[in-house]
Amino acid sequence: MLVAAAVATVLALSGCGGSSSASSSTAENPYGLIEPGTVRVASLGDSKPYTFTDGSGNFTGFDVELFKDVAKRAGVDNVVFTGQDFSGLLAAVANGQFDVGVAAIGITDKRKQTVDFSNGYLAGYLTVITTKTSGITDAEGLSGKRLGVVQGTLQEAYAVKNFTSASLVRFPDNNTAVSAVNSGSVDAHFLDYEAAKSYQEQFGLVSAADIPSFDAPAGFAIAKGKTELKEALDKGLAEAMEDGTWKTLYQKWFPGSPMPQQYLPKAEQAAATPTPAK
Ligand code: SNW
Repeated sequence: MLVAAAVATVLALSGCGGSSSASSSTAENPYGLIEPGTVRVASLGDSKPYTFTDGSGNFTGFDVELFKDVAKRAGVDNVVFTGQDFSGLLAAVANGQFDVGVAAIGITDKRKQTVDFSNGYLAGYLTVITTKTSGITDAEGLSGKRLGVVQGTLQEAYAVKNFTSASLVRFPDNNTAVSAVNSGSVDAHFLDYEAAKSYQEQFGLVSAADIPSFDAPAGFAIAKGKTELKEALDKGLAEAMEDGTWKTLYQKWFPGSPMPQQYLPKAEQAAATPTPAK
């Protein structure tokens, strides 16, 4: 026992202790990952088609595939996703439980007080869904109604500010909120456009309002001060946009949706911009 302890001490002091993360040098762990060579991602299991788990429990979706592609470009092939409640996601990244947060997380000044973000990679709408028989057909129709929001989302903040005559009901996740719509315990749920579309198809629900959220494009959340990781992700993202990978994934996961021009290869953006009249 004593000998083993003495040997361990010598190894630790001489820096030959092997793989403990405390002894990882910048060279072997340039991005400051929790475990060198692996990026641990906090995500959501029920935000289809952004991030969700398939029948075998594997994470997939637009954000998942895009992030894996970007991580690979940064030299990290091993990406491990874990489902979290949205409300705890940014704190879990900030306090070092995860390396990155990936879940259609809109970049806002408020959130930047907690974490840093990569550059943006998605800009879309926030959508109210309801049943065919609720009678709610626009935002005004929410007056006096029970509206679901997931805690900590931009939808919650928007509803608090703008849907002041609705009764907000806070849920931990989308599945629980949509179940409440289906059972009639709330009248509508407010979530991201593509997830709304997916639940509409699954349960025969309808959209009552789309609110633009272009000022808060989604980004990858990173703990503050991880400059090397942020730079590598930004570089990988720019490459994925320029070589058409972003566009391919967008068309795969969001077929028929309006395509934001700013993430397309530069040549295609230029082609899409009308020539100004002289
Ligand atoms: O702000 C939008 C963005 O423009 C894009 O449409 C993707 O979704 C958003 O980032 C908003 N997402 C919500 C949020 O950031 C909800 C995230 C979630 O439910 N996973 O709070």
